[in-house]
Amino acid sequence: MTDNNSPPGSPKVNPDHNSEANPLPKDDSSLENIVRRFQDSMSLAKKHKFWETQPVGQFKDVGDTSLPEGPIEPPTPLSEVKQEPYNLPSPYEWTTCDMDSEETCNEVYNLLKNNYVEDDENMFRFNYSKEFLRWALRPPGYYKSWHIGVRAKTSKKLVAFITGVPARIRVRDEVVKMAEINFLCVHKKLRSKRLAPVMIKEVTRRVHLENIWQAAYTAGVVLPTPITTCQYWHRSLNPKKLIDVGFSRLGPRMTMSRTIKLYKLPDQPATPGFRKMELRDVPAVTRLLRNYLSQFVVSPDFDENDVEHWLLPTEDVIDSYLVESPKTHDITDFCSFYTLPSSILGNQNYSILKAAYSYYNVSTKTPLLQLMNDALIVAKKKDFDVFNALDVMHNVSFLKELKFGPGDGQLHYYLYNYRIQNALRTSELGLVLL
Ligand code: MYA
Repeated sequence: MTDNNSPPGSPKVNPDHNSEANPLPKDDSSLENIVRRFQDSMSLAKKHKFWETQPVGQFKDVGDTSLPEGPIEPPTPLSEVKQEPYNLPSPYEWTTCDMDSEETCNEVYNLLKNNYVEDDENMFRFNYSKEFLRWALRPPGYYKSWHIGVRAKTSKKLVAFITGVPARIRVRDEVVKMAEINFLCVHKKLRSKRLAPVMIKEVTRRVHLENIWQAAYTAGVVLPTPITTCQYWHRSLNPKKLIDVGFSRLGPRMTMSRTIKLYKLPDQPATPGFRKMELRDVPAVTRLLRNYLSQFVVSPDFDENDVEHWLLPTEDVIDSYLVESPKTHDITDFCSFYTLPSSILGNQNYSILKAAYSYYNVSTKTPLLQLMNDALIVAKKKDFDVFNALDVMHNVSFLKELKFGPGDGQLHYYLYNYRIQNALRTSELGLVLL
C-alpha cells in the first residue's frame, strides 16, 4: 500500500497469490506469518489518536466480561446533533455526490479507480464499475446525504469520498438499524493529513441526523476492535492469466498444462433445476435466506425489498442462481456472487482481472459443495478469471475441496457503537459487505 496506515497483512481484500496449484493452508510458522503476528501485536499496542475517542470496542477492554453487549453510548436527542458540517482544511469543501448524475458517478468512479484499495504489493487495485457503485449506493431507503465527497475549492476536483447506506443488521436477537460504511478513499496525494477522521466524523453526523446510532464496516487494517477477522480464498478459473499477471504462481512440480487441467470445470451446471433467479422468485428466496441467516450471530435482516435490490441479477453487478425442484417446483437452494474487477497495475498484456466474489449461498437440498461447483461453472462461462470467497458462514465446508487456495488478505469486520463481548468465529458471521 502506498499509505502508511495499512498495517499488517493487507488492505481490504485481495487479489493475492496462491503459490500452489493445489493450494495448501499456509504454514503458520512461515516468516510471513511470524511477521504478521508481530505486526498485529504492535498494532494492538499502537495509539489510535482518533479511534480511541470513538464509541467502539477498545483494545484495553478486550476480555472484560463486565461490559454488557449492545450500544456503547445511548442516542442523543436529535436537537443536540451538530447541525453544521465539520470543518475541513481550508482548501477543501464538502459536496454531496448525486449518484443519479452521470457526471458525478464518473468522478467517483475515477477517484476510486485511481486511489482505492490495493494489495500489499501494489499489483492490483479495485475497479468498481459505475453500475456497481449505483447498485451499492442506492438500496431501499438510501440517503443521498450519506454519499459524501470532498472537493478542492479552486479546481472543484473530487479528492475524497465516503459513503453510508442504511441496513437492518441482526446481532443475536436484536435487529439494529445501522449504516454500512464503505468506499472511504482519500486521493494518494492527500494521504496522512488526518482527512479520514474528519470524513468519518462527518458521515457519523449525517447518520445521526437520521436517528441511526450504529454502523457496520470492514477494513484491511487493524483498528479497535474487530468483531471477527476473515480470510479470502481464491479459486482459479483462468489459471494461465492469473499466473501471467502474477496473481498466482505455478506450484512446485506443476506445468502450465497440468495446472490448466487441474482447474478445468464441466461446461454445464450439474444440478437439475439450477437456473438464474427471476423477479417472481423474490418471495421464495427471501424466505429461504431469512431462515438460513437466522443461525448466524450477526447477519442482515433482509425483507423482500432488500432481496429484490441486493440479489435480483443485474448484468455485470450481481448474479444469482437457484435450484427449483423439477418435481415440486419448490425453491430449495440459492447461490450468488458479485462482480468486482481489479485493475492490473503495470502489466504489458492485461489491464483487468475479472473477479467474482461469493455473496450469499443457501443449501437445503443440494449439497453446498455441488451448489458452489455449479456457481464456479457459471462464473467460468461468464469469463471470470477468479472466484473469491471469505471463510464466513458455511464456506469452509467447500473451500479446500473445490480447490480454493488461501489468500494473504485479511478482512476485519467492525461495528460502531455496539459492543460484542467475545470475537466471533468467522463461521458465526452471516454478513458480506461489498
Ligand atoms: S475500508 C477501505 C478504506 N480505503 C482504502 O484503503 C483506500 C486506500 N486508502 C486511502 O484512501 C486512505 O489511506 C484512507 C485513510 C482514506 C483509508 N477505516 O487521513 P489519515 C484511520 C477506518 O491521516 P489516510 C472502508 O471503506 C487510521 O487508523 N479508519 O489517513 C470502510 C488513523 O486513525 P488513528 C482508518 O491514510 C471505512 C486515521 O485514519 C482506515 O490519509 C470505515 C489516519 O487518517 C480505514 N480503512 O486515509 C470507516 N484507514 O490515528 C469507519 C486508516 O485513530 C466508519 N484509518 O489510528 C465508522 C462508522 C461511521 C458511521 C457511524 C454511524 C453511527
